[in-house]
Amino acid sequence: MSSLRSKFFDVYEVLKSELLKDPAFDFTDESREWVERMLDYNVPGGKCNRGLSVVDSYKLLKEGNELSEDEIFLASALGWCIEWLQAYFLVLDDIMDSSHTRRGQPCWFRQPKVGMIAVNDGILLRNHIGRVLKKHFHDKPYYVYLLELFNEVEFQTTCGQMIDLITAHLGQNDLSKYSLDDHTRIVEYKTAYYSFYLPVACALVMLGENLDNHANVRNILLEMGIYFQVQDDYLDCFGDPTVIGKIGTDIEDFKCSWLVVKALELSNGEQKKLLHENYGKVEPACVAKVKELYNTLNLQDVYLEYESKSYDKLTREIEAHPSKAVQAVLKSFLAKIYKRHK
Ligand code: DMA
Ligand code: MG
Ligand code: MG
Ligand code: MG
Repeated sequence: MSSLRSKFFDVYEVLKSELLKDPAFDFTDESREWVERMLDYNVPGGKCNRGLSVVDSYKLLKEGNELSEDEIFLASALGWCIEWLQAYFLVLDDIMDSSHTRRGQPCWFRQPKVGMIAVNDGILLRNHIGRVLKKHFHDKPYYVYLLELFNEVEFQTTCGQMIDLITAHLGQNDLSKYSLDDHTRIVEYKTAYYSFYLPVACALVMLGENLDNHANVRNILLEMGIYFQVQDDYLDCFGDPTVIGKIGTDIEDFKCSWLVVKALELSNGEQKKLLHENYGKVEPACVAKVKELYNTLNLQDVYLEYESKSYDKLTREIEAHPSKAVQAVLKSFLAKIYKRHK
């Protein structure tokens, strides 16, 4: 596996150098340097779980058959397309969420001389995906299915981001309107499709599978993605910024976070009043009051219980799947995220 990992990172350098020589654009030294710096800053610095999962899933689905160098390259390239998609969403997400740090460094738009150029950089990152797919997959019989898959998942994620952002308006009007159903809908679309379904779907498409025949796998992955975003919401407040690489902003941003939904469920009248008065305010004293209430309500324990229940349920669903290879893929995803701190 470790050599697959190092090959995966080699592919980043290949794709980057191809993009920096793309004949469709007449690069100057200045523009080439900008793109290179922007890519190195935003694309490879994360855990790369999504990208590496394409290679891992492809290998597991081939059930022990050695992968050719060509297959490793192509699966890695698809993995990198997901990392590019993620970079695109994160660059824009950090602007919209007024975030400060990402992956242990200032958000790209906070860099001197970047600012709102980051909006166009985000769009450029998105465009790179199509460039990579065209260069390496144009002749494959499944090319059109890959394009459709990336388009569909991008659309779902963008709609998820939209409802994440507009639901904050609903909360500003009346915080008590936030429900667990709202939360589940937001996180399914904004996170689960691109983070969990897309890597496995890429591996399946590369294997010539028809995705319509894998609705069950998709549903399990979406459920895992929802669990993953609940963890993200929890870590936004209770995680260690030096470990997760970002400073939480959900309370300040009035987000329909899993924590505020649970807090509303468990609060008495007085506690609800405190939430109404302090949620969604940038003043540190208000944020501190909300966090104090989360502690009073023992949300850490509520979360631990949610976490172990979700794990058990997902394990049962995975074990009910008829294919051992598919089970192995799903279990490796679950193992990577269970009890994560980052
Ligand atoms: C992120 O949700 C979703 C996408 C599509 C980037 P978020 O704002 O909670 O993510 P983060 O906590 O990483 O900013
Ligand atoms: Mg964010
Ligand atoms: Mg966001
Ligand atoms: Mg978050």
